[in-house]
Amino acid sequence: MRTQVAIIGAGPAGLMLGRLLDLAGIDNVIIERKSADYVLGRIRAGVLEQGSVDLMERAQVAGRLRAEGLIHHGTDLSFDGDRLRIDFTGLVGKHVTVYGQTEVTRDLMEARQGNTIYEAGNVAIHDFDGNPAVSWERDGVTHRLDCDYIAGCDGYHGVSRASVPQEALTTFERTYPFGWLGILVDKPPVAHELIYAHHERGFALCSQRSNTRSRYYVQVPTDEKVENWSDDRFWDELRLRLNPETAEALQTGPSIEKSIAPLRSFVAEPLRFGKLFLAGDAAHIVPPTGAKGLNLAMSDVAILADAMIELYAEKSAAGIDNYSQRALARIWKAERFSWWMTSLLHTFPETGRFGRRIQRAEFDYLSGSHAAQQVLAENYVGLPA
Ligand code: FAS
Ligand code: PHB
Repeated sequence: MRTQVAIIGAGPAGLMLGRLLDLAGIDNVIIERKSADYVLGRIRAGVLEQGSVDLMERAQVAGRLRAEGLIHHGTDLSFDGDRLRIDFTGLVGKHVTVYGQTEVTRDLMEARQGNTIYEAGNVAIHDFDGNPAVSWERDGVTHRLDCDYIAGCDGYHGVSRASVPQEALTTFERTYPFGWLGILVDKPPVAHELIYAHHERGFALCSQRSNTRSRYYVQVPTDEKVENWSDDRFWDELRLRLNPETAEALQTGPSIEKSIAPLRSFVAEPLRFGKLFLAGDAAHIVPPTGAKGLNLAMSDVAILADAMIELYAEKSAAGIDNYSQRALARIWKAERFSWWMTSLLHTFPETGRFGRRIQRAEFDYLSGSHAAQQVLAENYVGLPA
């Protein structure tokens, strides 16, 4: 078998890249190790920057997004019960859209024209400096796909970055001493916008997927186990971290999903190795506090797709030669914002009383400074690509 671009991973990055290449008439094959149902079953991001919404429109998959996406003109921060609304539209003239990653993935899967190989075992990358190829096993048969280029869209634990010789890669990492315990529930959201809450017991987030489905998170220690958390224990803890009127308004019910995600900041440099390109979580990870993970994957793919279209249509390698530098410039700004939001809103016992006072001073400064609120707003809604 042969194709022009082999894409590893059928998450949002791989599926969006495949869709943009399909529309440009560039032959591509996606190789995914899990089943489509498994990929759709992962509950992850919930907030889209306008750039990601625009990309869904460009990909001609935005019909449901337009109908079901919830426009949010701001968000609430809560610090030990004090509330501050960040008015995105008033501060920077832009908004975000609440639309789950699961729905983004479903829309892209349904529109997929190219070949997608699901449940591909032992995926391996070959000769990405010369004549690249991808191999995999399925139903007891080993398959090989020769290609011009490989796009590694296979996430943090994927094979793409792992296939790069260590000496060719520089990584930057910060792990956090906590994770997020998340719950999905078919109950109306507690508020019409998101609430990011700092409390001495830990961070909490009130988010949503629709007017009838909500998503909540509480900060938990890294060694916490989801089986230690009954729904009742989760709701009790969440109420303790919210201000009284919000806690009172909370509508609880049986969880339809409950999981713990570790938090880390991570970047791999560069993002190109010969004919192999890294995009999305294969290249970087952000703590979800800034709602950047999915959106960064989308902006990587927009840059990479344009570079590949330029290469095949205009025989110009300028775009692919510049991909890594251009994507990393935006990635690092999102890493900074995600780290800053995480540092402001979570409890870090190791920083002691001084650390908590600095967090309180940061919140008080934000509360009193239009300029500081504009900085938060322009980062949250998404910096220009
Ligand atoms: P993905 O990880 O989504 O997709 C990679 C795909 O590659 C997967 O389908 C995987 O099965 C496949 N794959 C892996 N190894 C392979 C191999 N060897 N061969 C073939 N295929 C392989 N972001 C937010 O903005 N907000 C959030 O609340 C949020 N919560 C998250 C919770 C968790 C538990 C995780 C892990 C991430 C979360 N993120 C969140 C970030 C998340 O949304 C990612 O940014 C987003 O999924 C990135 O998309 P991809 O780069 O496509 O990677
Ligand atoms: C979510 O709804 O899953 C969500 C929203 C905002 C975040 C993180 C997660 O910052």
